[in-house]
Amino acid sequence: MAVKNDLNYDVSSIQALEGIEHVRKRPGMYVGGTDIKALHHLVYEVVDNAIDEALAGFCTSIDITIHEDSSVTVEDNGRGIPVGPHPTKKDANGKPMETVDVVMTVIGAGGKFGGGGYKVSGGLHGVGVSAVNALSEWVVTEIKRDGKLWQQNYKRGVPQGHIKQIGKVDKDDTGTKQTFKFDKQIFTEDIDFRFDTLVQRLREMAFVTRGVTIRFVDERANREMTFYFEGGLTSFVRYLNRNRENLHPVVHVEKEIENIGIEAAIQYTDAYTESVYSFANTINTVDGGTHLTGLRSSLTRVINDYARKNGLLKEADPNFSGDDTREGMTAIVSVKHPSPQFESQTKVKLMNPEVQTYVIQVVGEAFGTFLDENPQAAKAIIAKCLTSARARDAARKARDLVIRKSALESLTLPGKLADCSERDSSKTELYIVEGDSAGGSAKQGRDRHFQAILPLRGKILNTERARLDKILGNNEVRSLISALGTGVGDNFDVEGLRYGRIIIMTDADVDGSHIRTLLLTFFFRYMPILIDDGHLYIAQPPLYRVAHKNQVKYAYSDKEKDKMLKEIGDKASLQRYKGLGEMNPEQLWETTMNPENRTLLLVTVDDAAEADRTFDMLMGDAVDPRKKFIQTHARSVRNLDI
Ligand code: 28F
Repeated sequence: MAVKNDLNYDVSSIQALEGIEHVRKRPGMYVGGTDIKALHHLVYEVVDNAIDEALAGFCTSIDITIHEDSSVTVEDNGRGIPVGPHPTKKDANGKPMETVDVVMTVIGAGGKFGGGGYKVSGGLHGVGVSAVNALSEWVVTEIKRDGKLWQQNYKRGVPQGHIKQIGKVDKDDTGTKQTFKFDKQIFTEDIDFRFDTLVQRLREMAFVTRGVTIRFVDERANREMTFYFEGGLTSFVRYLNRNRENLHPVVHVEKEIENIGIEAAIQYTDAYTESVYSFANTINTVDGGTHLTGLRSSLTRVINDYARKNGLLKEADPNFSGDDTREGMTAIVSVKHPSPQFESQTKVKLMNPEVQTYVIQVVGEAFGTFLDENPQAAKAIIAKCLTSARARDAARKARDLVIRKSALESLTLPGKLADCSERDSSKTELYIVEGDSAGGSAKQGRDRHFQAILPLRGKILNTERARLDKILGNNEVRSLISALGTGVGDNFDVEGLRYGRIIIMTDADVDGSHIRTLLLTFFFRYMPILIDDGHLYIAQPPLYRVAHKNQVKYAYSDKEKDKMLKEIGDKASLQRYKGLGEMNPEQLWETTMNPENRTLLLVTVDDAAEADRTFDMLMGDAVDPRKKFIQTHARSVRNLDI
């Protein structure tokens, strides 16, 4: 309700104060509570404003930084919030309010500012940055606009004086920067931002906001990720299919109907699973909704129509079912709707019925045209559907059986796991060690407080061609999955991860290199999030021990060894380690496991993809190229570094 003063003005500044008070009293109504989810929501709410500026075509870069003290900075290079009096909002004296104070303090004022545009991005409850301000101990807002740098400060939502110019900038250097410190009076539980959760959401935002660079820095742990996807949803599909065999190029469509933006990207692969994602106003609608239903049914319909029309399905054949047309399908649909309706406050399912009709129309037309114009691709897709139709019943029975079994087993930790006592996964490490003898040394040498050891025996399964059901049947892989605690496939959940660092520790020889490649491929194919989020590492055991008198040094490369020998002279005694098993537990700890001395190589997606690509060669029958690869790879492994 509007608050009026004697002169009959709407007194927005008083409304703002009441609003702030209400947000602080009832955070649940604005950000969904005071738990970690709500905390992350504060970041999204600020980033959403920058995304909106990007969707409006004015911003190409967004930087998010979590500082040491858990304050967060979000900065964009958009136009900058306008500086000057707001056209309609007044203060208690009837004077216009400062625009930035309206944006920052008037609950529900966010976004709408003439121009007929609508706020498209996120916003769980569409409350805007003013709610973040109200729930922050302090906020510093900086604006670069018209060659000037401005600053305004807030404490628990309340403006501290008037916005001030604090410097000059280049005329074309513009943007908005918000730094906020969440209020411990509100968020009273002992919670803090989670890198992984934020990374996942920011990556999605980058995918669905084509051409924007999103940089995320966590100064608490010195971690950083940058996302930029030139092709938008096309890039997203390529990313998802990055190590699958494609049947055709990505089909992409983007259209606007009745003020509703509809974008979809589709590509079939030889995989056995379906990968679909749906977004509504940049939010990942994990429970789908009308846009996803539209996408699926339109693909099934178009494929059946095409198959009938071209005699690929005979008259007696039944239509392909939805399941048949989905095996191996990777697809994303993203809609931008001026008034999205969601099933619940948690916003995971889109309900607008008209969206289904429009998506069927837009996707059906685009994909139908694609099939007509690309008969080779159409043939491959339909061949895939036919195989899937035949295999479906048998496969599902087998799969159900195995998955049920492994679900039960995953409740218990594998017997050969030597677990650590620490339960906080941000502090724990899992060493995956090859063979029992090295496993023994690692178990004795480790710090059992935070380091767990999982010895793996033999060659784990060739994950390249095996199906999910077969892989789950492999004992070594099952132990690994249960130790990690994340589940796998559709059940994969990074929140279950029991160790913050997963460290592959293998010998620096041919077999070690082989098992490392197998493990990298497994993670790349089945738990890529662990790589994306920087959880996977390779341990670096030394290659040499150089001893002289009572001094012992370790060399991790030939170059290092040569340098040491030069320094000490030829009186030194040199030992070459052929395997981890040759080191006693103390040596293994000092050289390879002690965080003070060791070197860990962070595995990047590129490294894993490289391992994945060379996998065929490793597993193939041709012995010579295989040997060659393993040796080259073994020598160059230090280059795996970030
Ligand atoms: C760090 C997060 O919040 N970016 C933003 C803009 C740009 C405009 C704007 C924002 C004014 C009165 C609402 C500029 N020029 N990043 C951000 N960039 N807000 S927030 O305007 C807000 C309106 O009510 C902007 C012309 N029009 C709009």
